[in-house]
Amino acid sequence: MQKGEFLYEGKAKKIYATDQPGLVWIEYKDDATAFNGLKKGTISGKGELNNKISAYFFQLLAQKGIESHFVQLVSDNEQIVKKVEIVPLEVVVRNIAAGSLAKRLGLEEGTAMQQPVVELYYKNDELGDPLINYYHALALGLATREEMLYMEEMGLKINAILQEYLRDKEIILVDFKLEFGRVDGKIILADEISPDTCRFWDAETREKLDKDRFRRDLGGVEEAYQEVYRRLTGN
Ligand code: U5P
Repeated sequence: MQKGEFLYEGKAKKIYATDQPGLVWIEYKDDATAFNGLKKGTISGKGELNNKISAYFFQLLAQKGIESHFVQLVSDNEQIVKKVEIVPLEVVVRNIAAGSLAKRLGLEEGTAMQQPVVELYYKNDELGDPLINYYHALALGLATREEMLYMEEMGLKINAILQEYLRDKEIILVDFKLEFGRVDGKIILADEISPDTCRFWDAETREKLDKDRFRRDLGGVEEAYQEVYRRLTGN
């Protein structure tokens, strides 16, 4: 497959066309941003690690019957994915209170939820991705009720699969963010699943193995991402 013209640059990835209709070429960058782009930096090796970790999770989910945009890895920091129309909603699933949920509800970080929490955020950089509900999403025409129900159901299913899988790797899945895309009249999982988009804690020490190390200046960011990759793959 050939890498085609440059199409779009996001905060963590660049997208190029390919010579195959319906497929795009994604390059994962080392650039890191947090707090809606207010904090910027680079994490050496991040592009490569997130590319491989995302591919690993998408392949795991495919084995469990969850369809995603992932097609194949093409280099250490690049993968081919199906071209989709991204639904402008972020679906967040949480098992343990952390980040914005801990703040919003006045919970101590680390408080276990009595059941998983699913939230929808409006993907809008200018607004800082606000938390919204079905009424807002329907009023703005962001997605249909059926699409939202489906994405939430997929979020919970993915949560159950990843939680069980990561438990064996001594990793607690605290929370994560998913994005979905429309293609051929259906909705499939898109974007990435990586330490940039999930909170992973070491099961024994509760040490953070994710982007919170960058957000909170804890150091050892690359090492944490590497540790997640090592536990998943043994490499
Ligand atoms: N998250 C993202 N991108 C965002 C906002 C949040 O991937 O733009 C992820 C975080 O990494 C965390 C979860 O795993 O969603 C909840 O984040 P927060 O709402 O607690 O900040």
